[in-house]
Amino acid sequence: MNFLENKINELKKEKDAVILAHYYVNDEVQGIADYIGDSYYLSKLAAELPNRTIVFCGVAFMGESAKILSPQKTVLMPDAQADCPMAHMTDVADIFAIRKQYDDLAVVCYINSTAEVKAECDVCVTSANALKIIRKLEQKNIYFVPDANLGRYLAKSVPEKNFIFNNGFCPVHMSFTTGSVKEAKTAWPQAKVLAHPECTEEVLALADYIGSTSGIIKYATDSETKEFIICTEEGVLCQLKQKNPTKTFHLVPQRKICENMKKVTVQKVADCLEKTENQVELPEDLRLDAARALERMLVLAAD
Ligand code: CIZ
Ligand code: SF4
Repeated sequence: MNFLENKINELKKEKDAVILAHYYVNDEVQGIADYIGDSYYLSKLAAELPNRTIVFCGVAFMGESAKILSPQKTVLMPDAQADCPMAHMTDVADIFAIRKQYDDLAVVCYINSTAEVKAECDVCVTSANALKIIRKLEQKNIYFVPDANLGRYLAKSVPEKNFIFNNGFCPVHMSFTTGSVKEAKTAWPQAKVLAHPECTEEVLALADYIGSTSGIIKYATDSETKEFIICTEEGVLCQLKQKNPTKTFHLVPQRKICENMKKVTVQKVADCLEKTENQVELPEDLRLDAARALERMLVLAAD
């Protein structure tokens, strides 16, 4: 263990802290984390863990969700600028406008959204639990914000609902092209293509499996296949390789990196813990309103 890791361990004890890391952060940061996972798993953990302090190695909406669910805890972000651009591609005005047009409507927000948007939604979802939750909603019309690609994928899988889409997108997943995936398939014809539903419809049409990061890891781990082409942010390779040392994982030709997730470093984890800085704070009325959508997600996703 090096000096910085020792220091982090001391600070963790002193501040009763736990380190949560998303699959998309740097391998070194995943290496010092107590728990690694997707936003559904990590938001559940943030609410359940007994620690007083949570260091959230991820982007703003993740730390915000942890704080919304656990207001009594101190939630620290190693990099205060790490944010998800998609989370800002919709706002409450969009929601008010659609609510006026439909009676029998559920507004469903992807967890990649701001607290203000969550506060106006009926339920929050992640890519790991969206299908399960939307199938349980009684409303016929579903306004899905902000990701249009994930929305279209869900709409295809739940044809009994009428979806209204927003026009948000993830710049990282949007940059996968059919050309680059076909190139990868030509280079590795035995490999199965595993793609995240934030990719375009055309890219998803080339996939053997479509799922969240945790879904992709589970599929690759359980599969008899030994070789895969991965269409999501490449941070997921760290856990894929650790869990499957005898399998091969390829990336499409151009590298796909979420620069916001990569802003988190081990040094910044140590710094935010030492100074108790970059604390997530929310006005209490906003927190209470946003908590409803997140708590409903945890209930509907549970069984
Ligand atoms: O839900 C998450 O953690 C994200 C952002 C991606 C995924 O599919 O896990
Ligand atoms: Fe946002 Fe895309 Fe980065 Fe995920 S990979 S945090 S959706 S920009």
